[in-house]
Amino acid sequence: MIKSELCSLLGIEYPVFQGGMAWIADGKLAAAVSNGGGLGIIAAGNAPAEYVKEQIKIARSLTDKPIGVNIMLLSPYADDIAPLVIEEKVEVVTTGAGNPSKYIKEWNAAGIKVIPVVASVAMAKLMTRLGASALVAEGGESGGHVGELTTMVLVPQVCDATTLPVIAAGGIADGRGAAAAFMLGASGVQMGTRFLSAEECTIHPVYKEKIVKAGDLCTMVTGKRLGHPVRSLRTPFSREYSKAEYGGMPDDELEALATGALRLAVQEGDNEKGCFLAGQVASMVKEVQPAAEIIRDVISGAETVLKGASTWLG
Ligand code: TUI
Repeated sequence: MIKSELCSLLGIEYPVFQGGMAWIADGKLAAAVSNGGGLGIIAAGNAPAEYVKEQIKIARSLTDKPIGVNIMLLSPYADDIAPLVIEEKVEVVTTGAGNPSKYIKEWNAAGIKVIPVVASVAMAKLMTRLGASALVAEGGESGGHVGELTTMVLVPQVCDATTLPVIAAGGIADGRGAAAAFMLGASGVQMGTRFLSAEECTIHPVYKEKIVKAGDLCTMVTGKRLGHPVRSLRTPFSREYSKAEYGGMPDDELEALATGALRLAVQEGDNEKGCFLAGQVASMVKEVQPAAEIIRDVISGAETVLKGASTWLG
């Protein structure tokens, strides 16, 4: 059975995190993942603290395993959610889309394991120095807000730059990807897109269907001009946004075009105006399954690959 230092550090059975996907990763999904032996993570996204508090309550009612909260640092509510995770005694906090330096001391003092998502070596070094417990190294194959480097290139460099356990994210959806991440030096993997198809994931059925039917070239990156590149499924919305972006639409109009688009995808399944965030692995997600089965699949798949790896040694 695959184990790593992350399992004892966090009190989890398998070194598998579920990514903190805004609007998507709620208390129900997080609890299902934690019950399946991974680490379920509630996404704060752009939501106010009351929403996050409610989702923590839901997760706690469904599992007694450790859970995490992801704080998206561009959110106007980040400063309200930072103390909430202490009050609620959340076991793990992950952060994304920015620099969480100003919060780390207080979270550590409260006994929370702080695991920032990093997309560069510089940020990995800074977070190590400031007292993080582990790092998620996320490559640009991921869905949502993307960094510059790929997982293949980022993970080994982050592993070289830190003594902390590294969780690889971006482009991982099965046992082969997980095994490859371990070979790059990672102690765990985080998956977002694969969990979109979890039975316990409450996104609109149209969203799930789009993921399961997606092909290899189905995603694109928009938003570079405004400094927040985001990977999503190719849809009428993403094509229109891209056209506007490169056609010189003023910044404020471009921003208005994207407002509410995530909610329209997640809650309404709106193919025309919704923004369906997804990673490049969408085409590798083939069926709707319980979260616990997804975790078992990935772990047992990785085991098979790793056992077979000795054939390379002749
Ligand atoms: O955060 C993500 N993925 C996301 S966030 C999101 S919601 C959103 N809303 C508005 C604009 C953009 C996104 C959808 N998906 N992944 C983790 C991640 N963090 N990837 C890259 C980073 C990152 C980037 C810069 C982490 C640190 C960082 O530091 C920059 C600095 O020096 O402050």
